[in-house]
Amino acid sequence: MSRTALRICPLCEATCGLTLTIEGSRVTGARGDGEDVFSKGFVCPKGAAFGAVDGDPDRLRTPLVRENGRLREAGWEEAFDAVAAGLRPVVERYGPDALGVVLGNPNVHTMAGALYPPVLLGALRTRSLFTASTVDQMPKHVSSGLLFGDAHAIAVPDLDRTDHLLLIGANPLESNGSLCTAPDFPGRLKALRARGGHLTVVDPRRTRTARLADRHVAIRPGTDALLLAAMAQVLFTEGLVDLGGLAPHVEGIEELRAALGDFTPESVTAACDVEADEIRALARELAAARTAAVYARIGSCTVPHGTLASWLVDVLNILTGNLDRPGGVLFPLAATARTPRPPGPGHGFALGRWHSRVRRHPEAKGELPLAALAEEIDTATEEGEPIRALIVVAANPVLSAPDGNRLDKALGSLDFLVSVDPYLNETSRHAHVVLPPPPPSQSPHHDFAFNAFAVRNQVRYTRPAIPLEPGRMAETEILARLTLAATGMHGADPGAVDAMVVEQALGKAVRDPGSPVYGRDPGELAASLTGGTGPERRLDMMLRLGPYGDGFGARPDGLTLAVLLAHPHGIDLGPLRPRLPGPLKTRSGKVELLPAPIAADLPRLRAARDERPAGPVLVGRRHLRSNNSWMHNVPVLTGGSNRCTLHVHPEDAARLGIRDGARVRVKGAGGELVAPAEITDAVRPGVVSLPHGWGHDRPGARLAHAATTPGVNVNQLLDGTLLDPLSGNAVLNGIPVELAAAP
Ligand SMILES: Nc1nc2c(c(=O)[nH]1)N[C@H]1C(S)=C(S)[C@@H](COP(=O)(O)OP(=O)(O)OC[C@H]3O[C@@H](n4cnc5c(=O)[nH]c(N)nc54)[C@H](O)[C@@H]3O)O[C@H]1N2
Ligand SMILES: Nc1nc2c(c(=O)[nH]1)N[C@H]1C(S)=C(S)[C@@H](COP(=O)(O)OP(=O)(O)OC[C@H]3O[C@@H](n4cnc5c(=O)[nH]c(N)nc54)[C@H](O)[C@@H]3O)O[C@H]1N2
Ligand code: SF4
Ligand SMILES: [Mo]
Repeated sequence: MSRTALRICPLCEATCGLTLTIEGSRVTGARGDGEDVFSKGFVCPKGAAFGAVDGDPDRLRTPLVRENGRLREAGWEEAFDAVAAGLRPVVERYGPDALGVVLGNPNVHTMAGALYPPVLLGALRTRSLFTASTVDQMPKHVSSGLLFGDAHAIAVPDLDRTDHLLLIGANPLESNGSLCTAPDFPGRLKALRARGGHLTVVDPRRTRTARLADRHVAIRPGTDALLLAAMAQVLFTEGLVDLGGLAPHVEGIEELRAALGDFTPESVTAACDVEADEIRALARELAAARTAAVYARIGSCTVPHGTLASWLVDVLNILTGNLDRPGGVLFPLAATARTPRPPGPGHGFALGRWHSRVRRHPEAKGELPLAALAEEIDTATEEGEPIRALIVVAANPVLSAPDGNRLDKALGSLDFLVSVDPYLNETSRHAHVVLPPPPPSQSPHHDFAFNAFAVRNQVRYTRPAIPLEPGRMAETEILARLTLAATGMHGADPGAVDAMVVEQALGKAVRDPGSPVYGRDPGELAASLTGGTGPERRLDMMLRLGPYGDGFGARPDGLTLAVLLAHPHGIDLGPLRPRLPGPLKTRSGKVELLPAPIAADLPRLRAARDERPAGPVLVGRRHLRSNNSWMHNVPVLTGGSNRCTLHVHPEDAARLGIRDGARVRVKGAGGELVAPAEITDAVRPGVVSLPHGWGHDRPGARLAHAATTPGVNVNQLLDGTLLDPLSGNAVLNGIPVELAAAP
């Protein structure tokens, strides 16, 4: 007997609605939910393989506890006792910063990851926080923080209405989009072309996305900030700046004009390898389009000028009047967003409120660079204690961060490591305790993170498609218990964590004159929350206090959890709408076009015009049937073209005497590796490409299928010292390498 159940796909940022086929407690099929208000039936090969991902036999079923050096299965009580006993002495003896926290990418794909780490961090007060953001989008947070006063105010391209999309360093035909949640991103790009719109792609590789474009600019890696600065310079010199309705919200335009004055197309052409005339054409096309959106991702962030490039993306959107207008880039308004505060000056955005101990990297958004995690563990300084214990939730930094070998060693030296992870992998194999979450079919889902980046306002919630198997613990409960164990409250009722959050949030809301519940009794409000679990009650509270909410009765037609549950395919909340000045939290209350930290970084960009490494550089790539480091254990998603090969241009191959399939030695500052060559003109000459997340050959992991074709860890080419200085983001693209045919 089979049945079906709905489940929002957590496997990438597109958040497609799936219809699962379930037999007993197993997912045996998955297809797109045709009635989903947002994804309308779209599914990609990963979503279609949901059952295989969910049912991977290597997923851990019980906690693991280290005894006499070896991990063995254990019960939950024993595991949490061990966590409390392992973490508390470190904090009590060495202070809060000696306990580090590492949060990985899947936290933005789970309800648990959205709801509990903030509580944990608030209680721990450690400054040793490292997340996947600093190997990803931290430059965008910093540029948004500086421009708009809010690191989370990220404008997304209005894909379905724009006339012109300038897409930089992103490959949504493989990634399905990022910081732009859009189920069927490929279809939306095709629709843009079909309605007469224009697509330009800037990428050193001729990707599947680039092949769809009207214009492909094969830029030299790492130089996008120069290209964008020159485009802005052209807009100024050719009188193409037109802020439109934005003008009253923007300050610093003349300062910006002066600051970018010498970034002429001629001055950047050699560095970017883009003709000056083409740069002018790019700027003119952008200005001439009725509406246009500039959108950039990984290839613009994980580079030496990541923050400047991210800033210039929005500078171009602003100079052409496309920020905050339909068809341009807009700020989404999620159902669980805080009710927008009244416009006016805000607190602004501070950078570098503290620094890392060893190399003095400034914090950004409360985080230190993931690239510095190893040295913060393995290097003693007079400044303070090294990190002696770590809480790792949904992260595999041994493969995803620079210099995995050094980090691998450092993790092995810790007094205590607890990992919340479904797999025993390259990172969790060092844990003293592993706490495995249930598979996604047994977890509830709501996209707290991605609805804030979605190209359409909408809201969806799916309850667990399959009840928790005996012996399993919901990840929400795991993280609640972990929070208690780490903060000296081991053994308390995990429901107390949710109750405390609700009490605080409602207590704050009733004191806020802008809130629909101003002046009401928080206890009464809390008692009226619905939902079968603590996290559901928190979702109910956030929906009801949110911009579409019922305000606990103040707006009777508004959203509640009950309303959402009555709409299993979701509720459409309409297209994105202009919101300025609502999102602005700068001290001036305006968009601050030329923030001081940016201005101070411009000389470094100026100098980059004359830098051009003689040798080859390496960039990454993603494959549709993969996801960072953790999907190589699923047979249906590996093999075929999803392989860890080094793409080499035919000219480079001929010069180096490399044949297709031959082994190539690649050397970087952090180490060397050998990978098979795949000769293809999809990369430009002088550029080679290797995907990340491979290298599944370390002992002690339990990834049977991945170990059969382990691949190599591209991040071993890095030594962890190459960072974007403003954001602390690792440089993962455009890194200099040496190549040679391997014997
Ligand atoms: N060279 C290079 N390096 C890169 C990148 C690149 O482009 N090039 N990309 C970077 C980017 S963008 C990112 S986001 C990072 C990702 O870096 P990480 O977040 O460190 O890596 P992931 O592979 O996403 O793995 C996360 C871990 O989460 C576990 N996991 C999966 N599902 C769940 C779940 O439901 N709950 C819990 N608790 N755990 C789960 C997996 O088993 C895995 O161990 O990698 C970065 N590294
Ligand atoms: N299938 C699949 N989907 C994924 C993931 C995955 O691993 N696999 N990971 C998810 C995650 S965590 C994220 S953050 C997103 C990322 O989403 P995207 O940013 O779309 O990811 P990529 O496919 O890595 O695209 C980056 C592109 O930048 C190009 N590039 C490299 N260097 C430069 C440069 O200097 N300048 C320019 N202009 N381009 C450059 C690369 O050639 C590549 O095509 O994808 C998400 N979705
Ligand atoms: S595009 Fe992303 S969210 Fe949609 S089915 Fe594929 S992996 Fe899942
Ligand atoms: Mo990412």
